[in-house]
Amino acid sequence: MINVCCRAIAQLRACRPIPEPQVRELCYKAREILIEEGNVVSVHAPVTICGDIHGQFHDLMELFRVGGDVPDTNYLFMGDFVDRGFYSLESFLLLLCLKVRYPDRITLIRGNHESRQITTVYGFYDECIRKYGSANVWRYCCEVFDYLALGALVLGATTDVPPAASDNENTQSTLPPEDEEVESEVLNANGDILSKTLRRRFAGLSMMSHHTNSSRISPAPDVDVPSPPDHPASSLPLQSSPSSQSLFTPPTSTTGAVLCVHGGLSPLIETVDKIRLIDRKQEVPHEGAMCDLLWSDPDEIEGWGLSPRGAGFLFGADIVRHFNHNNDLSLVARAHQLVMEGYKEMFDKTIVTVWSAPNYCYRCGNVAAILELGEDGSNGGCIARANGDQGRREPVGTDGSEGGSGVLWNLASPGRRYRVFEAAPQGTRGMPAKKPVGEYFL
Ligand SMILES: [Mn+2]
Repeated sequence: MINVCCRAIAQLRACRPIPEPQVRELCYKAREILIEEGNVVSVHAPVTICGDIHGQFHDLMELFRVGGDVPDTNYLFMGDFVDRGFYSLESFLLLLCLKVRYPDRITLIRGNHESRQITTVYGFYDECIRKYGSANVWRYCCEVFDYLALGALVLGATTDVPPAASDNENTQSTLPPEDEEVESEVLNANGDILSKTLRRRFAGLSMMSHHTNSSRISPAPDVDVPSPPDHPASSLPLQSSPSSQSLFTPPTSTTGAVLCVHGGLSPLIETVDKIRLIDRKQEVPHEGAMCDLLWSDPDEIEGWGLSPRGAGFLFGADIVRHFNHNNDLSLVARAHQLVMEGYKEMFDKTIVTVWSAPNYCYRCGNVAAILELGEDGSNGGCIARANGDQGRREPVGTDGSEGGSGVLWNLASPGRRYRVFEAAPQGTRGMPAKKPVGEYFL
């Protein structure tokens, strides 16, 4: 299978479809691998998180050029591999081949377009008919869709941005002073740093660490911690007293996990463990928890709202904040929405949209992004919990005690490096396949 796979990878990399019997074998093998994965796959950093691809094969090649090849780079693709673009088939089959060949190096989760109904309307079905003359390959792929995981949990990501692998003069000269931690960094396709954000420092931290009695204490009168400008007190988690601002989650080395889903949250899902209970091996339903995970969007509202998409929900900052708090998450990473800058952090960086299809539909003019999470080196130290998950809960309450509503959980978000890239140059693309098969004219 490995040899067959390598040949298929080479052929697909050249953007040439593989023969139908090979697709059948590939899909069978892929299903065997995917069936073993839970609804929420555990992935260890370092990992590069990618959003929608939508059949833009040449841009997927550009993504690998910018982000590194499999298996040198670990990847997590958050769905919507197919539809809209001209090369859904080649894009999806290549990713599937890579999954079969390097199952631990690449994670594929399901998007709302990985569905029989949606692909029939938005192009993948027609593409399969055009390229094979029958719906067989489309059917094989749809059977794989039903086995794709619904989410992934990234563990062991570092809180600061590790130095880029290929440090050049430019990078060296822009390294921050030693006492400043880079929280996020934006790079272009050449690896030049476009911008970066330093982690906010909390003046109350050293004072806090000396207190041993209660999480509800007020800071000493001489400790004055201004509210950071993009951090209004009203958005602080479960805090009401103005004086509690200085107790806000301080930056430390222990990280919360990152939940990756295609769309977003669901009013029917309060915990990550609840996602694990879904029977996912089916066509995407029109409503319910599974549907919401693949269809929902964050929005500037309070609570839940109706989605204009007609499936899933809109959810506000309060929903994300509570969900992250209850599940020891530091970040939700999702895709599903075109963002012109390639990525968009919302709600005080508790959720990010990553979009990986540059110049979407070959006309939107947007750039694309991928999100790199580095490892914190603690991977060996994870403790398995009773439910098979990794222990992530680390109290940073001022008294260090577990539980209690006043305890703040240590969820400094991971350092985030975004690589922003443009569409592949025109010269690297073939024209859309126009060669009709015989049946096309019948
Ligand atoms: Mn989508």
